[in-house]
Amino acid sequence: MSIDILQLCPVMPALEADLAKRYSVHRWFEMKDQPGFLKSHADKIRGVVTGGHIGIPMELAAQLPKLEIISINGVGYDKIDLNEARKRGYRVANTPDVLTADVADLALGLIIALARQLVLADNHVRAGNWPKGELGLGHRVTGRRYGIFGLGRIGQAIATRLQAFDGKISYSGRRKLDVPYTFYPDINELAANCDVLVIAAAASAETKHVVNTDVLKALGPNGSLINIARGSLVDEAALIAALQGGSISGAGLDVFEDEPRVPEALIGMKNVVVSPHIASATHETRRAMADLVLANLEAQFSGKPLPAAVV
Ligand code: 8YV
Repeated sequence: MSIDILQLCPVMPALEADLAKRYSVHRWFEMKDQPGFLKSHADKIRGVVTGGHIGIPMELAAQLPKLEIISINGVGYDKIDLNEARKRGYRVANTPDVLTADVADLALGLIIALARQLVLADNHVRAGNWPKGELGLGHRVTGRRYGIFGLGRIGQAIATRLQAFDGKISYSGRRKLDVPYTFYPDINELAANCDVLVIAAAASAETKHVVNTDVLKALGPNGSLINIARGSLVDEAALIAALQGGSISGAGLDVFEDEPRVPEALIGMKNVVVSPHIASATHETRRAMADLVLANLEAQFSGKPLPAAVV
């Protein structure tokens, strides 16, 4: 008898196909009558597939009495109440490691795009403004001071890449690590001592709005902010005010506080580069993430240890 899975958001077509081969998949995000579905199917669902940016509300999980596993197609589990999941005996699994390189690559992409004005330059050429008009000069990427907030797997991969650019690297995080970079216990100090502040820490109650008005002031008028972690780490209203008032010079953002909503104010700024949460969005990485999503589900349903268990 096939196992019923509830899918909370779209995933790459190849994963959709693989899930459909193995399970009876119910696509929650496309259902016209979700309450009706819960009445007829809630007690059949044994697994949930969801995205890191979505997780699952515990009120929905509570309506699935047979739920065993929440398999996240992503590394972040900030949208899942882990204490509650533990209490209720759900397993939670994610897709770490396989996406580290891509997320770090995108951080470098945003750093370079912002400093070298790649988006403006592209628009400039496409608009037929070359050789008319002035693009203005960008800033150097090589040899600048980079401050990384959160030196976990992704933060370290960003640091490794920045070393190739002769970056002067410092970091801040829960503790000092055995790495050749300067440690600042406080993000304000980190911001005051770098040109580019890169946010790479996990979202939690502790890190919510860790980038606030004071941190942005410490970053200063020549400093810029890069965020490839989660929107919740940055006080977006404070960021907009800092950009408008010139207290920082620019921002490169892949994540936002209320995705997919991106504030109009940010969209209107030339010194801001935005992308729609695409840090792990490559064919290769999404395939590897899909394999882990499938492996986590399969292990659960065959009573084996999960390859990537969070809980
Ligand atoms: C994904 C992510 O875009 O891994 C994460 O935590 O945010 C991203 O890799 C997202 O989870 C897609 O489902």
